[in-house]
Amino acid sequence: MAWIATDFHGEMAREPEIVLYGAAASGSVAVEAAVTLLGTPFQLIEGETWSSEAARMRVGGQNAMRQVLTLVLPSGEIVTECAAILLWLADAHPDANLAPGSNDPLRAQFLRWMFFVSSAIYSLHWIKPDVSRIGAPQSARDEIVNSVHERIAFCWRVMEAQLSPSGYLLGDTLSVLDLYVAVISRFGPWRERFYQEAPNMTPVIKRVDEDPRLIGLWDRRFPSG
Ligand SMILES: N[C@@H](CCC(=O)N[C@@H](CS)C(=O)NCC(=O)O)C(=O)O
Repeated sequence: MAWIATDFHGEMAREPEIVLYGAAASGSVAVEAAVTLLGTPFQLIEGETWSSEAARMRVGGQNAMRQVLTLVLPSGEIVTECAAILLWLADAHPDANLAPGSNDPLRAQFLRWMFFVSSAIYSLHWIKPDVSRIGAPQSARDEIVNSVHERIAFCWRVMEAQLSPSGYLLGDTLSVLDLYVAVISRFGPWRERFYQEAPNMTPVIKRVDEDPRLIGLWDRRFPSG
């Protein structure tokens, strides 16, 4: 995909505050959702890293992992890792209430599940575009991708068994954890499997999908659902 530089309304950004290297149907959409809720302007540099060497090279100038998402602050400082960026944004805007604060009794579980989604689930997707990354032959690709998806389904079951969602995953208030799960659950093994494995989390995630502030973003950035 050719890259474009736009703000989140799809127009050329004049004086971007922050630059986000991202892609439709990628983890960057969780951060795009957070900055949409915060009303923070940003410039998006689009590039599908998992299918395009050009996109990997472009982001590689900022992030040696050659992955989206990658944030460049106006100072030039680079921030990577979806969970870290979501946490940092939430903590930088406490009035928006997008994360339990450091003294909130929910903070420990919030951090626990943010890191769980990052390390136990999201990181596994790195294997899929090229299974030789873990030393496997291309002939084993389908089997490996299937195993990765089974492991992710197991992880959703673990999370499901230990959370008691009410309006949102951690109670009555939407947090960046809800945004993160709403995005990562769209990746393989995809939403239908997530709904099977996580029936209590499902209504929360559907609520996030239907949030009127975010519906346009989800439609634009996950055009295939
Ligand atoms: N640890 C990173 C993972 C980022 C990641 O896996 N990005 C994917 C897209 S969703 C990517 O750029 N993959 C391309 C590749 O690994 O070659 C994070 O949490 O932000």
